[in-house]
Amino acid sequence: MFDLFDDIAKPDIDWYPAWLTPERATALQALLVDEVAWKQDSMRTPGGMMPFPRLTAWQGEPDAVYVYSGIRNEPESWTKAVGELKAAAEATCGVRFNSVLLNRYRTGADSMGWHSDKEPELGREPVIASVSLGVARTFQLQHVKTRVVHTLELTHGSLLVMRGRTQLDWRHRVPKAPKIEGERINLTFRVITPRS
Ligand SMILES: O=C(O)CCC(=O)C(=O)O
Ligand SMILES: [Mn+2]
Repeated sequence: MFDLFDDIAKPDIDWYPAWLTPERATALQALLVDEVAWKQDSMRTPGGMMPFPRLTAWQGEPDAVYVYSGIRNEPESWTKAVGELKAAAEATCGVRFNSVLLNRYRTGADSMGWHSDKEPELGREPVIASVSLGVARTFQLQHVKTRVVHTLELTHGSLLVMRGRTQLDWRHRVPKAPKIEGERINLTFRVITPRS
């Protein structure tokens, strides 16, 4: 039968809702709060420097330097819990990651605006493995041309893999969620080719 919706684009993603057991996810979340060197970066805006609405950290191989939003991120070395998650993500995705961006959303007032992960060091069609810990987080993908939006709930211990044309055809965000008081942590494992 002719399906009107056949040609509506779908993002190239894999979704593993119960990737970690809840117990392991809770233990790893507590370790990450303690072991990661969380920092409060700022971004340049027309109104001056503004703090990011979240804490961040960047870990990876020594040469995995990543420039985004005008910030040059020198990697910290892998910490223990991050190293465990990296090995598990590599086993699931069949990809060797050399870096990870960590985001810590302290409450629902923290967020991340619409963007695509399109920096040159990621290459054209990157595989990005996104691990979620803590209170479920709304994650939206919007097609850049049709403006179609898909909304996912990224639950405690889940893995979302973005691949193929996802960063070219879609942007994504974590909107503010004023009712949420609990903390959420996100790790996006990446393969970076450093700028020369
Ligand atoms: O927290 C999330 O799920 C989004 C993270 C993200 O898009 C990023 O780190 O680039
Ligand atoms: Mn992103």
